[in-house]
Amino acid sequence: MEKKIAQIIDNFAEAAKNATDSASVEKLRVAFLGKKGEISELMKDLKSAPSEQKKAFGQKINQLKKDVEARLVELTATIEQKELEALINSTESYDVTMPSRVETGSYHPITLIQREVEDIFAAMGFTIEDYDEIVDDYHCFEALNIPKHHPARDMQDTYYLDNGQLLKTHTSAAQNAIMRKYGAPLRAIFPGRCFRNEAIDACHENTFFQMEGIMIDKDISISNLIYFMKTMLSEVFQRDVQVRLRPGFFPFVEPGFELDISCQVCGGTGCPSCKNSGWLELCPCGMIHPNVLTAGGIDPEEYTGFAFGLGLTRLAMMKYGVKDIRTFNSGNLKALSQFESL
Ligand code: FA5
Repeated sequence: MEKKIAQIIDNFAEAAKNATDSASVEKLRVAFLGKKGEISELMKDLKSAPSEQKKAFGQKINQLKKDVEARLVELTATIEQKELEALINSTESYDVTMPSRVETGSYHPITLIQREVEDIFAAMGFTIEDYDEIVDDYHCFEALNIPKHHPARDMQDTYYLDNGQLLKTHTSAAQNAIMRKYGAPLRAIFPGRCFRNEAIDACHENTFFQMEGIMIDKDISISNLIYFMKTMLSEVFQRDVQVRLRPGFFPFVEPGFELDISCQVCGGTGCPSCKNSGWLELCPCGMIHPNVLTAGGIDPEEYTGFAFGLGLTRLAMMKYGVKDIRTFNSGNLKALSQFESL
């Protein structure tokens, strides 16, 4: 074993003399550290060494491995430096106006749908706001009329940090801060990434996007809410899509609704994307609860408002006919690069 180690040291020193470019350094690495390299083979031999010698030989082989790795780093740095100097000193010139041959990639479908919905609401006088992904309990729950131990929290279990903060479960977590920032009257939308401890399936992710919207003014009513929801959907789909409004409970709105869209993947007949119901919950909404307005510093006697929480990732599913929500976070370029190029 001793002999073999000494032999490898010599072999490496000899071979390193000929490593003058990046490719030969890589060859050297493979020859000594690769799966079938000299050092890896030595490791295999160690198994058959007498047990009282194993420890000492093991240490020697490890030391040898470290030395070889360090020498390879050194060689690479020297070669890179030389290559850079050669490039700087070369007389070769480039036409910087030549079109690049680098592939440009494409926009993620969530980005596309987010921009589209933003444009629609911006044209109707809404400002677009950004908000943190890490929030505190007050903003995510308490300011939204969801006190500690309220059962509505069960639906929104999330990831908690040691300092008590949490990854926001819904974009509603920004409502209070935005009301306090602008006061009334107010029209704002705020897209964002949300996180939930969720049993994932074709229409549920643990990380997904929502877009919240609030409009607060004198005499805002459910008719205004329905008008804005209809306008948004007809602009996004550019055709009639079937929706249904049914009562829904959220502590921060009263009355509250669930707005469902007829599944655009199966046409409403039922499929895994809509859990075989033909409908997909898309955009719950309602009239902002007076307690929430008060927490946001707005007088509920003077102002009323509506709020909605659009499931942006689900909207992208419906708009682009994506059958499984998990595609969006999959990194599957074959699926995701079909969208608009950069
Ligand atoms: C909420 O999050 C409320 N904050 C929405 C709201 C805002 C109601 C303002 C009233 C007023 P919900 O948990 O239902 O509600 O989620 C809203 C939408 O987000 C759902 O309809 C769905 O489209 C989307 N969504 C919720 N959970 C997931 C998930 N795990 N994966 C993908 N999309 C989801």
